[in-house]
Amino acid sequence: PTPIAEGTVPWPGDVAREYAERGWWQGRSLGAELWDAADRRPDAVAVVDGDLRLTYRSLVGRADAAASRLADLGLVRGDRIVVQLPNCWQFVVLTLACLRAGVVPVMALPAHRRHELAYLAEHSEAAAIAVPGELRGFDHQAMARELALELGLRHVLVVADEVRPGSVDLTALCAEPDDDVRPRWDGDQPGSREVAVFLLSGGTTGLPKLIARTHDDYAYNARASAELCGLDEDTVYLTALPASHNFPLACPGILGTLLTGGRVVMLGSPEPERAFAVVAAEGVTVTAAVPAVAQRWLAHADEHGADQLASLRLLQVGGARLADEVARRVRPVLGATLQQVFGMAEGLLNYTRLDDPDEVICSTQGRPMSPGDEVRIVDESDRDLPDGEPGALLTRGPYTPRGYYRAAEQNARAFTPDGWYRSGDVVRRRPDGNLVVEGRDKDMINRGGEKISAEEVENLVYRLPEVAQVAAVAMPDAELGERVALYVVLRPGASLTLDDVRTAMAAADVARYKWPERLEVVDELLTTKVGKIDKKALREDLAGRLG
Ligand code: J2J
Repeated sequence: PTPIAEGTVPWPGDVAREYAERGWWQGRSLGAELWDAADRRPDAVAVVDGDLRLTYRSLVGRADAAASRLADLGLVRGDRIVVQLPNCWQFVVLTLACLRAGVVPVMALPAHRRHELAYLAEHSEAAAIAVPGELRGFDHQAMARELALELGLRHVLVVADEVRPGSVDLTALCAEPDDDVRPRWDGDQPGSREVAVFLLSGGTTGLPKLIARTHDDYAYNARASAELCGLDEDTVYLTALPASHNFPLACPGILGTLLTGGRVVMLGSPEPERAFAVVAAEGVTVTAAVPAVAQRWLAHADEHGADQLASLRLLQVGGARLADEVARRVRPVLGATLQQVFGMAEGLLNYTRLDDPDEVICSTQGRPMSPGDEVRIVDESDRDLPDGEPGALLTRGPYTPRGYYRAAEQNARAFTPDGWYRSGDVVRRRPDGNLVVEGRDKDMINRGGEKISAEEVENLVYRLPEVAQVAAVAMPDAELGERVALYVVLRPGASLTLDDVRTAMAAADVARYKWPERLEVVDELLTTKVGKIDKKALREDLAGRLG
């Protein structure tokens, strides 16, 4: 496989030096920082998953043993593993083992299917894949085995009661050290400028992009987030969103909590009934949600009360725009402080601060986390706009890499020549420095925080022989914010239903959240003056049709 460094875009040398001098980059691997934190309180509980409780001693002991066992499988520093696991303790142990040994996890989502995973495995030249056995009625183990055969992945690691012959039992790989393994990982350790994890971009292009986050920058991301959110040894963080997403992973999430000596509780789903019970049982103090989940929690509390949430101090909400009216209900109904988070896997994190006035917390998406974050708000010609005027957000900073992994062509569009990332979000800066997200100029559909590239959906629909022209647009939705709607022009004599489209998506093994949920067959697609499909006009047309 190609060494990772070849596909990454590092920060310029003088900039990197400044980030190090200012102490944002500490020149140590995430593993080294995490193991220090663990050594400070070995007997404290670090991870809870159902009845299982792992102390810090046990957690890093298992992660060290897992690093050795990965090495025994031939997986070493620089190798990549596609990680598709639900929220479970094995996810934490495997991730720590990877960070320790410099094996790089590619953070896939449980909802992904062959279509996504094959691409991720190929693009990252992965050596292995980690999956659950079965999840929500889907046989991940079988899918992974097929992928492995097809793509030449060397290992399939599985969390399941029944691990089939030929696969590796990931639960056993994450077990306490035994006589066969060295008690502490003494193999190769990654350098701080090396890649720690691959995150997935929200996606505006046909194929998802990989974001190579380095140890230096991702450790800072987690450490500074933890400080801003006031985490400490008494923090109990509930991981209810998919753990492989940047928000619950490191903002401050799992990594920020473990760096601080707090406790992480892994939960498979954010459904309020179960989540409320777990908050009460474990004394959860902090958690992260997308707006759709926050709304479900509010509705549940309206009906059943929020007594179970008595320990909850902080509810972070981000991933999609939270309506001001919903924001205002959080403290009175749930009894927790709200923190709005406007973040991105590409880097920049904006947070409202815990001691901000209610007005700021409820009507803005916060301000950059770091004094090293640079933010510009510009017009179509990249000219800076005065505060108060909405424009496109550009950013650079100590935890925002300068390009996607192996994506020279996209990088030319998504980054300016001097390294600013074009987030595609349209924002306004208030005089107090807080940002308000007004919309976006990127062709993405945000379905309850799950990002869908319109282009990717369109490419899939173009495979249908019935289709002459297609446009995927965001359909407003009370529950999820947006869903995918299609406008289609058919070939002469052809017919097509929404069911046909969804069947084709299923046949192509595409993750379900990307499947279109409405179909408009039209004679022609509205276009702009220069002949491009006019998505804005289509969205307005759709709003009209929806009444
Ligand atoms: C409006 N849009 C938002 C918000 C993200 C923390 C929180 C979220 C993400 C995330 C993340 C938004 N209001 N509060 O990584 O660490 C939209 C923007 C943004 C895109 C990034 C984190 N919070 N968004 O959502 O990489 O359009 O990261 O550019 O998945 O989500 O998506 P993603």
